[in-house]
Amino acid sequence: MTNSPGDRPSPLEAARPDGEELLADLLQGTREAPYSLSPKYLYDQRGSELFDRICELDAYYPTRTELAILAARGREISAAVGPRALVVELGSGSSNKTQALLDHLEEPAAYVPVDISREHLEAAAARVDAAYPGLEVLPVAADYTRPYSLPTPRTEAARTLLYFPGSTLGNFDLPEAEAFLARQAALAGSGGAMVVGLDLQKDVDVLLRAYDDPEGVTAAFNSNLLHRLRDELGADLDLDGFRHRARYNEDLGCVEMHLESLKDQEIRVAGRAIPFRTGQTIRTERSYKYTLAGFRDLAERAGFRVARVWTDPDGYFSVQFLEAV
Ligand code: AVJ
Repeated sequence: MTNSPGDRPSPLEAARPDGEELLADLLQGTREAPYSLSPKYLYDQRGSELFDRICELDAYYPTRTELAILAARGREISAAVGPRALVVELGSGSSNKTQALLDHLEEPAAYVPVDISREHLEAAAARVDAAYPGLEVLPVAADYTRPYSLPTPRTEAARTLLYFPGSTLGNFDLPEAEAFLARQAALAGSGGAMVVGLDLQKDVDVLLRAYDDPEGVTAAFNSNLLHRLRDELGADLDLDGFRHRARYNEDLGCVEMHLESLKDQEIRVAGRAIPFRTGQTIRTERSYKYTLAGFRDLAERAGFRVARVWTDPDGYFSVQFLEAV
């Protein structure tokens, strides 16, 4: 992995699903309308590169806003976390987000990146090793959405701190987000804490611009899925017969990405035909936008207390400090 500026949405990218899983999920997700496919399939090599470019777009505010909050509030974050934390990053992270936290912490006990992709994990470990000589780095190869266990550092840790930046939690539907947080609270144990980055609700025009940028990078990112179907599954489809769509789902409070069919057509794959009417879509991602009160309630149901919340001046994004109760 390169030193990308982007968030690394690891449960998603990390799954590295093989063609069989992609085919099975595609057929399952298109058995009946509305069609959908997991966002994890957006992150093959080309998708990850496009995602890194998204993170640098003017229209895509989350990455730079989160980094600005981390930079401005580093000392407060450090004071909340305290010394000798065992820092567990969910996903191997991007170097600048990892550093935005580690630079400020007082004598962290060790750094534990958790990622299903060994390649990304090793790159992250090597990066942190080089940047923080003397800091013990203990990579864990695991899917952090499933049970995993934490290594014991040489130096005794004062607490476990889970670090989950990038609003990756926003890709989980709300019941999944709650169950996920509850498992992390249990894992972190007594005294456990989490620093989590979460995107917030805002003007719908701002949201839609972020997910349908004028440069068309997000459109290319989404349409890359069609290329994968063709190249990896040998699907017979018209790449120009679909367009990228970003929509705000008012009921759920999330932005959705879709691929919308421009005509009546079929995608033929593995001896099957997936029919589309003009305007019919396949949903490829949901990205939840929280309110502070809504997230506080969800965190509490999961066994966390929201102890501190930091936002940017526009209130676009939040970095939150949660303590396990
Ligand atoms: C990596 C899931 C946080 O939802 O904003 C960016 C992914 N999708 N543009 C997000 C994404 C379209 C991103 N997350």
